[in-house]
Amino acid sequence: MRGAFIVFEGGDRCGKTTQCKRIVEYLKSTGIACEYMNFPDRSLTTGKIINDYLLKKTELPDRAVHLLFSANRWELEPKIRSLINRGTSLIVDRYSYSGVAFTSAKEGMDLEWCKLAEIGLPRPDLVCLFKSRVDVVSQRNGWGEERYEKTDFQKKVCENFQLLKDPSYWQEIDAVGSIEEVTENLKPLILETLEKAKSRKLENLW
Ligand code: NYM
Repeated sequence: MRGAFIVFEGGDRCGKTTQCKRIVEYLKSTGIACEYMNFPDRSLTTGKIINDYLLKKTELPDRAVHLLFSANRWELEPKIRSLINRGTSLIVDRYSYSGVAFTSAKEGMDLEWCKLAEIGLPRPDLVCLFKSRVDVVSQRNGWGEERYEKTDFQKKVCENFQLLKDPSYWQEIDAVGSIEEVTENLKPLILETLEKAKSRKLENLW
């Protein structure tokens, strides 16, 4: 029986990394085989270039950096498929939806063009979209250090997530409660997805 492929998405600093890790810990504590994965994976070949770009150490054309983010996912595509097929569930911090939502928030970038490089990647069983208020997250420590951490840009990113939302496998998560409350609300949804995934084929994007 295959594992489930679950993705957490949202704007910057909305708390999804904390929740991903807490869910992985919880699942492991109940004996469920699962792994945490995050994109961009800055340890990979493409990830190092992406890291320098995000830290504003280098400049790159928008389309080139978009394709690097996508290549970063393709670097891990064989691993994703093999883990899932062997029965390990993946809890993934950002995926193709961030790729499209962030690049298409840039001036002159078309959402449909942004989707092209993602065609054929495995489609998650569930996307948890974290709702957050930009005026709240922009107060968090370190805001503005990385590229994209600007209020207007983040608002555009959130609008783009709404355009990508597919109610057949997306759920919006209210991320304003305490860390513990958000985790408790997520648990039943995650367990239900793990169960359903067992008898469903892994689909591809889009
Ligand atoms: N980001 C992330 C993109 O622009 N495209 C992508 O494909 C992905 C996966 O990178 N601001 C952006 C979103 C974030 C930044 O992500 C780094 P994180 O989760 O803060 O490390």
